[in-house]
Amino acid sequence: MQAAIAAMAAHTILTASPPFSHHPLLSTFPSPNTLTRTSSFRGVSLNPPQRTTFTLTAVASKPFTVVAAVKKAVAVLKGNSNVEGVVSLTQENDGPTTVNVRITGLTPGPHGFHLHEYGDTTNGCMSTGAHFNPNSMTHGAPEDEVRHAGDLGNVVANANGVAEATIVDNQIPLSGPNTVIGRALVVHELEDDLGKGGHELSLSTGNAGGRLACGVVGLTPV
Ligand SMILES: [Cu+2]
Ligand SMILES: [Zn+2]
Repeated sequence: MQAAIAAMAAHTILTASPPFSHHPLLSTFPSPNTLTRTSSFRGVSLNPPQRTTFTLTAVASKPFTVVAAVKKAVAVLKGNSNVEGVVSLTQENDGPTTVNVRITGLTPGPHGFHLHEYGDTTNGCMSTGAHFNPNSMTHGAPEDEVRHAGDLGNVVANANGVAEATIVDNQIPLSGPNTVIGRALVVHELEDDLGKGGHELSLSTGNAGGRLACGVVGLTPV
């Protein structure tokens, strides 16, 4: 009985929307005869046209599945000292990237934290180049209009030398022409003055001092 009601409902849809009967999805579905053989309503007498509309019901009510395109990456930070860390990056579709940072072995207080241009560590963190700067800007704070894309500000270590932070940023996508995949994250010896320190290095590096640890950003399973 339910099948008959469903068949009638489907028939209404079919009547209201004639193009539906030519829907390309139909060709991928099993024939009405196959459905009838496996149906629990076997034995209920349905004439052939009704079986056809019953098949259409299955197509029409098939739920749409929205698949969010999530991308994830990770960087394992190491250096020449006991400073080390793990940074995970997540981006959904074209939204901002969320960066989860945990670095240990630091001196308490703020430390500059940047994405540098190259994922090249052949000469340790020195060979990762300058701050990632695809738009030819000067150094700044993450919230500034004028900044390097790689300017992620400071992470602050507690009394135990552990810095934990969650950074959400729009300029470090995990795909596309400005992707950060294959570049490197670097944590510095000193506080990044965010371009406002008046030092000769303020507008290029934030005068953040030496590179304590770095890691190449690589894709990881979602
Ligand atoms: Cu840096
Ligand atoms: Zn910078």
